[in-house]
Amino acid sequence: FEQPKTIQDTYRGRIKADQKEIVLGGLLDVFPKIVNANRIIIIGCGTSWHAALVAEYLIEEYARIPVEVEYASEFRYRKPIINPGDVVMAISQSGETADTLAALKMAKAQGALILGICNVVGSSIARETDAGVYTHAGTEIGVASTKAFTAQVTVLTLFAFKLAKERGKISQELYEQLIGEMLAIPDKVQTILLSHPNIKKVAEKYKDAINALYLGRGYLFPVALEGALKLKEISYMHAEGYAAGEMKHGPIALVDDNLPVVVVSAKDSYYEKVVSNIQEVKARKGNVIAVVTEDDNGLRNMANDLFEVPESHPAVAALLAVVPLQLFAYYIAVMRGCNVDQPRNLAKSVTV
Ligand code: F1P
Repeated sequence: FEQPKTIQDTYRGRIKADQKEIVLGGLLDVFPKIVNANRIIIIGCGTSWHAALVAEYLIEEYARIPVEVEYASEFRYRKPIINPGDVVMAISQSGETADTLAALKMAKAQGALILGICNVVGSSIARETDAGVYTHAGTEIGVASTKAFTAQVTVLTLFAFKLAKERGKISQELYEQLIGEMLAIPDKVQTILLSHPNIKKVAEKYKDAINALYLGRGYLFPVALEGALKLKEISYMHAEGYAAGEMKHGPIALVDDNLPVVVVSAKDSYYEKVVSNIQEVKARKGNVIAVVTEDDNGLRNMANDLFEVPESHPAVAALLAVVPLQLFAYYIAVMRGCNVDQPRNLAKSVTV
């Protein structure tokens, strides 16, 4: 529920001069190097890895620099090829995650420029980086990241827009439009939060399910992964996030009238494809819970249950679509008697 303020705190001071410029102070000295990077490799674990995936889609679409996203826990061991023209960016809420720290040290030793997106000032990862940007998410009491995720995506979105502008890949007009879209996010998140009684009602309906499937495409694919992770982490319900187009390559075998299928959609270029994926689910009697925008009257009519989110530009849609999924996981966990703040077996920072 703090997310409207967290997002505002994260972009405050970074969107300047009548909202026409993004200034990332912590990256000023190294920005020319980033603009000319051959490749950006983004590493993280858990929720931070999902934020990295959003960044991959944004940077490649708008700034046109090749991006690779890797689990830090794989990257650190698999002997990856890193060249001096590469930029390696570590994302971590705590700034203490052992795998992320080790991966970053390894990349540093191979001559890459090392950037960090951390929440904790002076943390181990922040200290190892050449430059970085802090998310101003404050302290997260819950082990499972919520506002840390939206703060990370906020920073990464500003980074992608700025990079796109500096590389001459987007016009001033589009740049200003995208900045305006970001500035509108806190109020829109507030609108979603006000719909919490509806989300609670839907949670009541599905709280005893055994499995859940989350589907999305484009910027909303990482949101599907994150929605599934939140449900797993705090309610212990088995959930899988999938790219909607992958459903027919396996998970469709799971669909029956006991399976809740959460589809995360917006009226973007993927919309018609998502509708056809959901037709497949309905044909197999799956229960569809759809995250929909106001102008959506296709999925709206097909879904069993709806989470409404305000319309936005696709480039910022992840910041909205994730919020009802966090709340959905929260209510299900509470109804199942789980300790939402301190799930079993999980630690806030995984330092070993
Ligand atoms: C990574 C992470 C979190 C998750 C849990 C365990 O932490 O996987 O995303 O919610 O707290 O650790 P971090 O590197 O972002 O601090």
